[in-house]
Order: sequence, then C-alpha cells, then structure tokens
Amino acid sequence: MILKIGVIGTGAIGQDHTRRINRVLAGARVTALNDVNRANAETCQRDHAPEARIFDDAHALIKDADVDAILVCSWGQTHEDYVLAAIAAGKPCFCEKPLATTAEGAKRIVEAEQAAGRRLVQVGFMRRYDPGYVALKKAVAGVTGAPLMVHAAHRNPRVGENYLTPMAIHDTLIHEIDVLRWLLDDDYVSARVFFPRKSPRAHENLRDPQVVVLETAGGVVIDVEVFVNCHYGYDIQCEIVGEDGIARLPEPMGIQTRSGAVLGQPILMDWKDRFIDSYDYELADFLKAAAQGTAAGPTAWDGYVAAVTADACVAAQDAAGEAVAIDLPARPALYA
Ligand code: NAI
Ligand code: ISE
Repeated sequence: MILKIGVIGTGAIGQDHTRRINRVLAGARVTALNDVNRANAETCQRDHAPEARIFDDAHALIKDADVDAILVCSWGQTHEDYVLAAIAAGKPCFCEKPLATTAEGAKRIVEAEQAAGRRLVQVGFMRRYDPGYVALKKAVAGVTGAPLMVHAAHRNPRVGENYLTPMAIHDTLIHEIDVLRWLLDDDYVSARVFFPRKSPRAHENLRDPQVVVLETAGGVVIDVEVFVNCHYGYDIQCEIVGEDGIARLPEPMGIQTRSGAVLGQPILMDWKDRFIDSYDYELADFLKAAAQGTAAGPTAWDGYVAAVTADACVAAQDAAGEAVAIDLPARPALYA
C-alpha cells in the first residue's frame, strides 16, 4: 500500500520533505499540497510532486479521503490548529518544530491525543535521529560515566530582520532543549539567560549572542551558546562532561586539506545539509508508523515539555540572569 501524504506549508522545509518523500523514501507519495501563498505550493508541485493536488483550504486537505497522513510545515504559530484538526480526523501527523508556540497550545494537543487514545503525532525533533547524537547517547551510557555538565553551541551564519530575540529560543534553542533532555534522560528544573556584548552584525531588534544555562533534576548544568549571526557557518557543538570522561559530538564529514601551511576542513553553511540524514530517518520512521495508523519518534509530550522549557527561557531573557523555575506535570501514561 502506498501511503498518501498531504503537506501543509510548502516553503523551505515543506518542499524539502516533499522531495524526500517522493524521491528518497519508499512507501509514500505526496498527493496534496497547501500553502497560504499558493505560488509556493505551485513551485513545490512543479519541482517535486507533479501529481499532487493543490488545496486552497488546509482543513479540506486534512479531511480529504485521498490523504492518509499529514505533514505540518507551515509557520510555528499555525501548527496547533492543523495538528488538532489531524487528530480530530484520526490521521497521523508529522509536525515540524515547534509543536505549538505556547505551552498551553502544546498541552491542548497532548490532551486531544490522549482523548484519541493512541499516538498520532510525531514532532520534527530530527536531531534524535542524527548518527552523531545517537553515538553521543551511547557514550553517555558508557564511557563518560554519569554526566555532570554539558557545553553546547548552536550557531547560524545569519538571520533575517524578522528574527527577534525570543525566536533564538522558540526557533533555534528548541533543538537543544529537546535533544539534550533525550541525551541525558532527565528533565529541566530551571533556566537562566545571559547576554554578552551584542554582535555588531545583529540587527536592531535582536540581542545576539546569548547564553542559556539550564539545570536538570539530576543536577546536570548545561550551557548553550546561541549565536545566530556568527557569519562563518552553521555550526552545532555539544560536549558532555561526565564523572569518568568527556564525549563530543562528531563534526560532519568533510574533506581535510593541507595547503599553504594550513590544515583545513570546510564548515557547512546551511542547516538543510547539516542534518540531511536525520531528516530522512525521522520521516522514514513517521511513514512506517503512519502506515499502521499511529505515530513514532518524538511525542506530543516531548513537544509540550520543550514548549514549557522554551517559555521559561524566554522569561529568563528578561530576568537579568536570575533563574526561572521549570515546573512540569506528571507524564501521562500514553507517553510512558
Ligand atoms: P518558510 O517560511 O520557508 O515556509 C513556511 C511556509 O508556510 C511558507 O510557504 C508560508 O507561506 C506557509 N504558511 C504560513 N502560514 C500558513 C498557513 N496558515 N497555512 C498554510 N501555509 C502557511 O519556513 P520554513 O523554514 O520552511 O519553516 C517552516 C517550519 O519548519 C517552522 O515551524 C520551522 O521552525 C520549521 N523548521 C524546522 C527545521 C528543522 O531543522 N527541523 C528547519 C527549518 C524550519
Ligand atoms: C531553523 O528553523 C531550524 O530549525 C534550524 O535547524 C535552526 O538551526 C535554525 O536556527 C532555525 O531558525
């Protein structure tokens, strides 16, 4: 059986996921596309899914009998509405991060999924599928011994004028919030944010860089540098310091050169290239589970925990270095 997929939001990642489903992965076809900007859906249809129908109404796409599962790849503030509609239609739904832009929104999704009685939502936290992070998790379970500290960095070459200070959390740090919690198998209890001197490359309404310090229930202290105008590349770093040793996230593969008295290795510039394998693996996982009428991978609960943590980090941006507490309710049985 070929699974029929409807994609909502056909910008950068919606087009890339459509390409992935139709040209890289087996078992599914994109049959329906929607975007508030119809021209983007037409570009996606022309380049990656010539047989797909374009819907002017995303809700009609979700309900259509010729759509078995949904990919939500529109802007973050639209995710909740579409994911709730997919759950109401009983269709598996892959939602790009963030699951919702508020913790209340993510909670409504968790409650709807619990009421449906089965998992229907996978959140696009693709780093859990990255071979480097998978190897790091194995190292944490073995060679490093119990973790004490994590040093991490999330650097983008540049961002546009519409990227504001809280987006460094909701849009960017959100990946570390999820993957570090998964790596450590621990939850966060507090967040602090520190702002060094502002980079002259950051536009007027953005405080960049910033350092987020998270503390976990198990007493691990994590510092993450978020620097979205670093200029030189898309650079993701992570080092775990444990009782018995240290483990670092491997650099992406790149040819090493020796020339002009310099030992060199290229640095990627685009997030699409840095995690290209993980996007393939996360969607393969989604398609496999969706064919059984359910969802796998990062859960709506993970999306909710990330949203609660992100809200605390945004509050900490205005707390002059003071700690903001992170309180989580008990994890529902569906996500045990
Ligand atoms: P984009 O701006 O390139 O594309 C978003 C598309 O959604 C646009 O074509 C826009 O017209 C459309 N759209 C907006 N509101 C809509 C609505 N109500 N209904 C239907 N379509 C709507 O943005 P991009 O970079 O593709 O990001 C989309 C989502 O994917 C965001 O939530 C972002 O955080 C996430 N993302 C995840 C990445 C990852 O590494 N997992 C990487 C990049 C983006
Ligand atoms: C973007 O939306 C992503 O998800 C990328 O992975 C991240 O590195 C970037 O900062 C975000 O803007």
